[in-house]
Amino acid sequence: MADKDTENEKLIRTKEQWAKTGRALTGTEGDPTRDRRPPGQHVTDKFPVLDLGIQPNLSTKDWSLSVAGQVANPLKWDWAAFMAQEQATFLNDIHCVTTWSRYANTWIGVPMRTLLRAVQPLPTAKYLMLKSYDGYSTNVPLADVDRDDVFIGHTWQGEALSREHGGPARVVVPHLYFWKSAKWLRHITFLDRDQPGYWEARGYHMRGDPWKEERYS
Ligand SMILES: Nc1nc2c(c(=O)[nH]1)N[C@H]1C(S)=C(S)[C@@H](COP(=O)(O)O)O[C@H]1N2
Ligand SMILES: [Mo]
Repeated sequence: MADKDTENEKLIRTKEQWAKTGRALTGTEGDPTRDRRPPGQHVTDKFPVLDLGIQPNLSTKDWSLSVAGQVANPLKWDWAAFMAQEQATFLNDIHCVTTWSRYANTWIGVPMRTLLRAVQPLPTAKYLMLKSYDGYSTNVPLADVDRDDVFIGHTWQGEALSREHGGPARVVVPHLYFWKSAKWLRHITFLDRDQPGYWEARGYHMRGDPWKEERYS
Protein backbone atom coordinates (compact mmCIF):
# COMPACT_ATOMS: atom_id res chain seq x y z
CA MET A 1 0.00 0.00 0.00
CA ALA A 2 2.76 2.45 0.96
CA ASP A 3 4.61 1.51 -2.23
CA LYS A 4 1.47 2.07 -4.25
CA ASP A 5 0.98 5.51 -2.69
CA THR A 6 4.53 6.53 -3.53
CA GLU A 7 4.03 5.22 -7.05
CA ASN A 8 0.89 7.34 -7.50
CA GLU A 9 2.53 10.45 -6.07
CA LYS A 10 5.41 9.94 -8.49
CA LEU A 11 2.98 9.70 -11.40
CA ILE A 12 1.15 12.85 -10.33
CA ARG A 13 4.48 14.73 -10.03
CA THR A 14 5.51 13.48 -13.46
CA LYS A 15 2.31 14.80 -15.02
CA GLU A 16 2.76 18.15 -13.25
CA GLN A 17 6.28 18.26 -14.73
CA TRP A 18 4.88 17.62 -18.23
CA ALA A 19 2.62 20.65 -17.82
CA LYS A 20 5.64 22.78 -16.86
CA THR A 21 7.83 21.61 -19.75
CA GLY A 22 5.05 21.38 -22.33
CA ARG A 23 5.63 17.70 -23.09
CA ALA A 24 4.23 16.35 -26.39
CA LEU A 25 3.41 19.79 -27.81
CA THR A 26 3.96 19.80 -31.58
CA GLY A 27 2.93 23.44 -32.06
CA THR A 28 0.53 22.54 -34.87
CA GLU A 29 -3.22 22.67 -35.15
CA GLY A 30 -5.30 19.76 -36.45
CA ASP A 31 -8.45 19.80 -38.55
CA PRO A 32 -11.13 17.40 -37.28
CA THR A 33 -13.07 17.69 -40.57
CA ARG A 34 -10.05 16.29 -42.44
CA ASP A 35 -8.02 14.23 -39.95
CA ARG A 36 -8.91 11.57 -37.43
CA ARG A 37 -5.77 11.85 -35.30
CA PRO A 38 -5.13 15.12 -33.41
CA PRO A 39 -1.55 16.52 -33.40
CA GLY A 40 0.95 14.71 -31.16
CA GLN A 41 -1.31 11.66 -30.63
CA HIS A 42 -0.62 7.99 -31.45
CA VAL A 43 -3.29 5.32 -31.84
CA THR A 44 -3.52 2.29 -29.54
CA ASP A 45 -5.91 -0.69 -29.41
CA LYS A 46 -5.46 -0.93 -25.65
CA PHE A 47 -7.62 0.92 -23.17
CA PRO A 48 -5.10 2.28 -20.64
CA VAL A 49 -6.30 3.02 -17.10
CA LEU A 50 -5.44 6.47 -15.74
CA ASP A 51 -6.51 7.86 -12.40
CA LEU A 52 -5.16 8.97 -9.03
CA GLY A 53 -4.78 5.37 -7.88
CA ILE A 54 -8.00 5.29 -5.89
CA GLN A 55 -10.62 3.19 -7.66
CA PRO A 56 -13.86 3.39 -5.67
CA ASN A 57 -15.65 0.05 -5.43
CA LEU A 58 -19.23 1.18 -5.96
CA SER A 59 -22.17 -1.07 -6.53
CA THR A 60 -25.10 0.46 -8.38
CA LYS A 61 -26.87 0.34 -4.98
CA ASP A 62 -24.28 2.75 -3.49
CA TRP A 63 -24.23 5.04 -6.50
CA SER A 64 -26.12 8.29 -6.92
CA LEU A 65 -25.64 11.48 -8.90
CA SER A 66 -26.60 14.87 -7.50
CA VAL A 67 -26.75 18.10 -9.48
CA ALA A 68 -26.77 21.56 -7.88
CA GLY A 69 -25.58 25.14 -8.29
CA GLN A 70 -26.94 27.48 -10.95
CA VAL A 71 -29.91 25.34 -12.01
CA ALA A 72 -33.68 25.77 -11.64
CA ASN A 73 -34.20 22.12 -10.62
CA PRO A 74 -31.43 20.58 -8.52
CA LEU A 75 -31.80 16.80 -8.55
CA LYS A 76 -30.49 13.52 -7.27
CA TRP A 77 -30.70 10.34 -9.31
CA ASP A 78 -30.17 6.95 -7.73
CA TRP A 79 -29.31 4.11 -10.11
CA ALA A 80 -32.96 3.29 -10.92
CA ALA A 81 -33.77 6.93 -11.68
CA PHE A 82 -30.63 7.26 -13.82
CA MET A 83 -31.45 4.12 -15.82
CA ALA A 84 -35.06 5.31 -16.28
CA GLN A 85 -33.75 8.31 -18.28
CA GLU A 86 -33.45 8.35 -22.05
CA GLN A 87 -30.72 5.92 -23.17
CA ALA A 88 -28.65 6.29 -26.33
CA THR A 89 -25.75 4.61 -28.11
CA PHE A 90 -22.58 6.56 -28.87
CA LEU A 91 -19.55 5.86 -31.06
CA ASN A 92 -16.43 7.93 -30.46
CA ASP A 93 -12.64 8.26 -30.41
CA ILE A 94 -10.80 8.91 -27.15
CA HIS A 95 -7.82 11.29 -26.99
CA CYS A 96 -5.74 11.30 -23.79
CA VAL A 97 -3.34 14.15 -23.03
CA THR A 98 -0.62 11.54 -22.34
CA THR A 99 -0.73 11.08 -26.18
CA TRP A 100 -2.69 7.86 -26.69
CA SER A 101 -5.86 7.80 -28.75
CA ARG A 102 -8.29 4.91 -28.92
CA TYR A 103 -10.64 4.83 -31.89
CA ALA A 104 -14.21 3.55 -32.27
CA ASN A 105 -15.49 3.08 -28.73
CA THR A 106 -19.14 2.07 -28.45
CA TRP A 107 -21.02 3.23 -25.40
CA ILE A 108 -24.53 3.31 -23.96
CA GLY A 109 -25.52 6.09 -21.61
CA VAL A 110 -27.77 9.01 -20.79
CA PRO A 111 -27.28 12.00 -23.11
CA MET A 112 -26.00 15.06 -21.23
CA ARG A 113 -28.74 17.08 -22.95
CA THR A 114 -31.30 14.88 -21.15
CA LEU A 115 -29.74 15.92 -17.84
CA LEU A 116 -29.64 19.58 -18.95
CA ARG A 117 -33.37 19.46 -19.76
CA ALA A 118 -34.08 17.97 -16.33
CA VAL A 119 -32.08 20.51 -14.29
CA GLN A 120 -32.72 23.64 -16.41
CA PRO A 121 -29.46 25.61 -16.10
CA LEU A 122 -30.02 29.26 -15.15
CA PRO A 123 -28.95 31.94 -17.66
CA THR A 124 -26.00 32.67 -15.35
CA ALA A 125 -24.68 29.07 -15.61
CA LYS A 126 -21.59 28.94 -17.84
CA TYR A 127 -19.38 26.16 -16.44
CA LEU A 128 -19.70 22.75 -14.84
CA MET A 129 -17.58 21.21 -12.13
CA LEU A 130 -17.71 17.40 -12.31
CA LYS A 131 -16.94 15.69 -8.99
CA SER A 132 -16.18 12.03 -8.48
CA TYR A 133 -16.20 9.39 -5.76
CA ASP A 134 -12.39 9.28 -5.67
CA GLY A 135 -12.13 13.00 -4.85
CA TYR A 136 -11.25 13.91 -8.46
CA SER A 137 -12.79 16.95 -10.09
CA THR A 138 -12.64 18.57 -13.51
CA ASN A 139 -14.19 21.71 -14.99
CA VAL A 140 -15.84 22.01 -18.38
CA PRO A 141 -17.69 24.85 -20.13
CA LEU A 142 -21.47 24.37 -20.37
CA ALA A 143 -21.21 24.91 -24.14
CA ASP A 144 -18.93 21.84 -24.34
CA VAL A 145 -21.48 19.52 -22.71
CA ASP A 146 -24.56 21.00 -24.41
CA ARG A 147 -23.88 18.77 -27.43
CA ASP A 148 -25.39 15.56 -28.82
CA ASP A 149 -22.16 13.58 -28.39
CA VAL A 150 -21.66 14.14 -24.63
CA PHE A 151 -23.14 11.63 -22.18
CA ILE A 152 -22.97 9.80 -18.87
CA GLY A 153 -21.97 6.30 -19.87
CA HIS A 154 -22.57 2.99 -18.08
CA THR A 155 -21.81 0.48 -20.86
CA TRP A 156 -18.64 0.21 -22.97
CA GLN A 157 -18.31 -2.23 -25.88
CA GLY A 158 -21.45 -4.07 -24.77
CA GLU A 159 -20.30 -4.67 -21.18
CA ALA A 160 -21.12 -2.84 -17.96
CA LEU A 161 -18.41 -0.18 -17.56
CA SER A 162 -15.71 -1.75 -15.41
CA ARG A 163 -14.62 -0.37 -12.06
CA GLU A 164 -11.20 0.76 -13.33
CA HIS A 165 -12.75 2.73 -16.19
CA GLY A 166 -15.16 4.56 -13.89
CA GLY A 167 -18.12 2.22 -13.42
CA PRO A 168 -20.93 2.28 -12.58
CA ALA A 169 -21.07 5.56 -14.55
CA ARG A 170 -18.71 8.17 -15.95
CA VAL A 171 -18.95 11.30 -18.04
CA VAL A 172 -17.64 11.14 -21.61
CA VAL A 173 -16.79 14.39 -23.45
CA PRO A 174 -15.21 12.93 -26.58
CA HIS A 175 -14.16 16.18 -28.29
CA LEU A 176 -11.96 17.20 -25.33
CA TYR A 177 -8.92 15.43 -23.83
CA PHE A 178 -10.01 12.46 -21.77
CA TRP A 179 -9.10 13.96 -18.39
CA LYS A 180 -12.35 15.98 -18.73
CA SER A 181 -14.30 12.69 -18.77
CA ALA A 182 -14.82 12.15 -15.04
CA LYS A 183 -14.94 8.52 -13.90
CA TRP A 184 -17.11 7.42 -10.90
CA LEU A 185 -19.32 10.48 -11.36
CA ARG A 186 -20.90 11.65 -8.11
CA HIS A 187 -21.88 15.28 -8.40
CA ILE A 188 -22.20 18.12 -10.92
CA THR A 189 -22.17 21.78 -9.88
CA PHE A 190 -23.21 24.48 -12.34
CA LEU A 191 -21.17 27.66 -11.93
CA ASP A 192 -21.22 31.19 -13.28
CA ARG A 193 -17.40 31.36 -13.21
CA ASP A 194 -14.73 28.92 -14.34
CA GLN A 195 -12.87 27.13 -11.54
CA PRO A 196 -9.94 24.73 -11.96
CA GLY A 197 -10.43 21.05 -11.17
CA TYR A 198 -7.75 18.58 -10.03
CA TRP A 199 -5.45 18.64 -13.10
CA GLU A 200 -6.36 22.18 -14.13
CA ALA A 201 -4.98 23.37 -10.76
CA ARG A 202 -1.77 21.49 -11.66
CA GLY A 203 -1.05 23.17 -14.98
CA TYR A 204 -3.54 21.52 -17.34
CA HIS A 205 -5.71 23.52 -19.69
CA MET A 206 -9.08 24.91 -18.57
CA ARG A 207 -10.76 23.63 -21.80
CA GLY A 208 -8.56 20.91 -23.35
CA ASP A 209 -9.33 20.79 -27.09
CA PRO A 210 -7.03 18.11 -28.59
CA TRP A 211 -7.22 19.64 -32.09
CA LYS A 212 -5.73 22.88 -30.75
CA GLU A 213 -3.34 20.99 -28.44
CA GLU A 214 -4.81 22.65 -25.39
CA ARG A 215 -2.80 20.33 -23.17
CA TYR A 216 -1.49 22.83 -20.63
CA SER A 217 -2.38 26.30 -19.45
N1 LIG B 1 -12.77 10.25 -11.13
C1 LIG B 1 -11.71 10.33 -11.94
N2 LIG B 1 -11.93 10.54 -13.25
C2 LIG B 1 -10.89 10.60 -14.10
C3 LIG B 1 -9.56 10.51 -13.65
C4 LIG B 1 -9.35 10.31 -12.25
O1 LIG B 1 -8.23 10.22 -11.75
N3 LIG B 1 -10.46 10.21 -11.44
N4 LIG B 1 -8.51 10.59 -14.55
C5 LIG B 1 -8.80 11.26 -15.82
C6 LIG B 1 -7.76 11.02 -16.79
S1 LIG B 1 -6.31 11.88 -16.59
C7 LIG B 1 -7.95 10.23 -17.89
S2 LIG B 1 -6.83 10.15 -19.13
C8 LIG B 1 -9.15 9.38 -18.01
C9 LIG B 1 -8.74 7.94 -18.10
O2 LIG B 1 -9.85 7.11 -18.23
P1 LIG B 1 -9.60 5.56 -18.36
O3 LIG B 1 -8.86 5.11 -17.12
O4 LIG B 1 -10.95 4.94 -18.49
O5 LIG B 1 -8.75 5.36 -19.59
O6 LIG B 1 -10.03 9.52 -16.91
C10 LIG B 1 -10.15 10.83 -16.41
N5 LIG B 1 -11.16 10.81 -15.42
MO1 LIG C 1 -5.20 11.68 -18.74
